[in-house]
Amino acid sequence: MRVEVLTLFPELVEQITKVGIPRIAAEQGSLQVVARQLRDFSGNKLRRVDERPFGGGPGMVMQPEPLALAVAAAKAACGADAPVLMMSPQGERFDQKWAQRLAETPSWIVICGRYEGVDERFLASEVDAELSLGDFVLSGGELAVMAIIDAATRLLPGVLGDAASAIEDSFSVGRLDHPHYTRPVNWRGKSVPDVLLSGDHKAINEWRLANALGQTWLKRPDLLAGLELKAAHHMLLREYLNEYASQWPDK
Ligand code: 9D3
Repeated sequence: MRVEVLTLFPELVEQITKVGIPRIAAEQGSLQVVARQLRDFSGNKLRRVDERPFGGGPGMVMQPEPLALAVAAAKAACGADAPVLMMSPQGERFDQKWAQRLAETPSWIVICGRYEGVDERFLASEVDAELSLGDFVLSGGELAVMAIIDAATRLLPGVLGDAASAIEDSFSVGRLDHPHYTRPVNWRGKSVPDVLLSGDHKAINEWRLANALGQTWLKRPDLLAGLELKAAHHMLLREYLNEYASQWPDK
């Protein structure tokens, strides 16, 4: 997967390939991140890429020409058919489905905005999709693009050393994880659920699934609404909730 990032802070975006899973992916050649400095395409001595908004108002707007030249350079390097994405608070919400789509796209180009926004004519003529991480305000698209590169990289074949974790991740999308415990068995007077120490893997898997479904029901009912649960899952969830109700009768 090759990602061309057009940004005012290429040295920040490049950090994504310096740690963790994306570093391993970059070292094995599965991930390539090329971050281009938008100022290199400004065409003026001061290397400016922003201007005051027509119509007045606060803040600055990114000019279309440097962006279009940077996109052309990226396309020349990675192919004219690479989709052009823009990180933007106005974008479609990024999710695991988008991560999957990006992981299956060999080359893609992303623009990180700064300032108040980007000239609308550039958006309309050059950008295929706008992506947002959610309804909160960042200072620019750089941290957002690092997040989506990370999410897509985990899905590349051969990147997660333990193939089981990738498969587990994909099964668990749409529901929360189950609780985890590690040594010691007794920590500050608190023990670990007996079933996890039993060595009975069928019982352990059932406990984990019941807890994952139950936690999703309690903390993210919106997620659970989007899952089609098997009959067996319904039963596990009902058992979990009965147990929960008997522990916390007033909730
Ligand atoms: C009221 C005007 N603001 C729009 C919501 C201006 C504005 C704020 C923040 C314009 C750009 C930005 C910078 N944010 C991003 O570039 C961004 C972002 C975000 O702020 N939140 C979640 N996802 C993303 S992706 C890119």
